Amino acid sequence: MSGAARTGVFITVEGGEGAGKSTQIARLAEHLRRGDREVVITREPGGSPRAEQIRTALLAGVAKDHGPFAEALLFSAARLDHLDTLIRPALARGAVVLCDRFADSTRAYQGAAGGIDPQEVAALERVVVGPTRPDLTLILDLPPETGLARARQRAEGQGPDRFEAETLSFHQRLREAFRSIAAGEPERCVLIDAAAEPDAVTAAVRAAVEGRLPQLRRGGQGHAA
Ligand code: T5A
Repeated sequence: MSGAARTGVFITVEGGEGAGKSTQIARLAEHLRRGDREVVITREPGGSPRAEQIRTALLAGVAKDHGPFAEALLFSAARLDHLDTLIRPALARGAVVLCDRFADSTRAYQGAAGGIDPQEVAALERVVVGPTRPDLTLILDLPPETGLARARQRAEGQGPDRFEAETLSFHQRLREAFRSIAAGEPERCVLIDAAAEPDAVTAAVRAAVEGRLPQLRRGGQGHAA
């Protein structure tokens, strides 16, 4: 499907481990659902049955020994199916799609932190994502120590997954990568202080959405309140 067929709004939320993406997506969806637009929550890797199968393998570390490029290919395979079966049809129906991680995670995790050449990551992104680029990307920024502590607390005795188990310096490179994506594409991205209290983060998220996407403002032309 070409970008021209799209009437929906595509918002992605990015950041390091335990940044609060799921929490904030649920709150934003609740707010937007007071309007008359369909709101779809989804995530990567995953979001469609076939992509969820790939997620299970990736987070279990099945592809780790094959290296970051092989992992990027698997994230991309999951993304292809997710785009074809869920994201593009939802955007064509006019829905607001809220996606927990997307292509910026490949740039940050497999590219900047994993060491793949940025031109190779960009080439993959061109082929896989094509015209279906986010209208807005919220990058939740916080020190990795804080995010990892939150993720550990929530895990309640379960061990870390494939990426949570990486070194602190890996997570510091990730943070820098996300900050540099935000700085490099200010028309698409908004950097949000995610170390703040949840309500303060929610207020910043809402201000960013309403500032960048006036069609989603309360009372905005038949759209979400
Ligand atoms: N990945 C993904 C790649 O390497 N390449 C890719 O291309 C893609 C798409 C996905 C993994 O895959 C990697 C990145 C990831 O490592 P995942 O389980 O989906 O794995 O991991 P995350 O996306 O990191 O999800 P998390 O659930 O760990 O983090 P969230 O969603 O950012 O955080 P959330 O909302 O669940 O909150 C975590 C905890 O903190 C609390 C919450 O209540 C919860 O307990 N919390 C706060 N506490 C204090 N203050 C706040 N402001 C808080 N906000 C939330």
